Amino acid sequence: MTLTLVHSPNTRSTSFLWLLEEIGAPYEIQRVTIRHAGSEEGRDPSNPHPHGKVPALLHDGALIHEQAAIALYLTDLFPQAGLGPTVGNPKRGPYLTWLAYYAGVIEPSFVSKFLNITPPRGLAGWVVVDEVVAHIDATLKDRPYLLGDTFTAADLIIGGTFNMFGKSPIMPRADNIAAYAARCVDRPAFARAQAKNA
Ligand SMILES: N[C@@H](CCC(=O)N[C@@H](CS)C(=O)NCC(=O)O)C(=O)O
Repeated sequence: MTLTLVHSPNTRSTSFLWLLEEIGAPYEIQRVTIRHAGSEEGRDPSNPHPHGKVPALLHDGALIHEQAAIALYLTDLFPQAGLGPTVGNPKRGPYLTWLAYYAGVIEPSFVSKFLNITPPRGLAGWVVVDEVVAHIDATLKDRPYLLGDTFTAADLIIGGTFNMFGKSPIMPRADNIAAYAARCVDRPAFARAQAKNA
């Protein structure tokens, strides 16, 4: 079995170095260049992602892209890593919900706020950052991780995002999120991923 992560430093693919380090299975890294805001550079022809983005994962020739899909794919492929409840576990539904919520609500809400776009009330598929943060903050009131006592790939993605953007001026005040983000990244696999991030 060959697993290859298509990666560019200090991007969303860095979280997937972290996930692969958590899992502990052998993997390869294909480093690519990506387009950056305001620059004229084109797509890297070696990148198999249909939009030239990262992350992408190649598994024995199959291409998987989109962060939520890659997280689910890897945690299902390596259930022994204990990073995502499998089918039949009562926490499977909440797990899928948090992954889909990340892709469909958290990211669009953060990006639209960053771009200074207010989604028309009731029309967008997501809600404003204040509502997103209030929901996550309330979830974490009585538990260390989104699903309870156990760290999952949903925490890796969501906690990792707050670790990066938690201090941004667009972030509303929250009681539980800073400690949560610090807890998520305080793991040896996170440190190993940073060392490979170049
Ligand atoms: N929807 C994608 C977003 C991936 C994405 O936008 N990645 C950025 C890096 S953080 C990228 O590759 N940007 C280059 C480009 O858009 O061409 C996912 O969830 O994987």
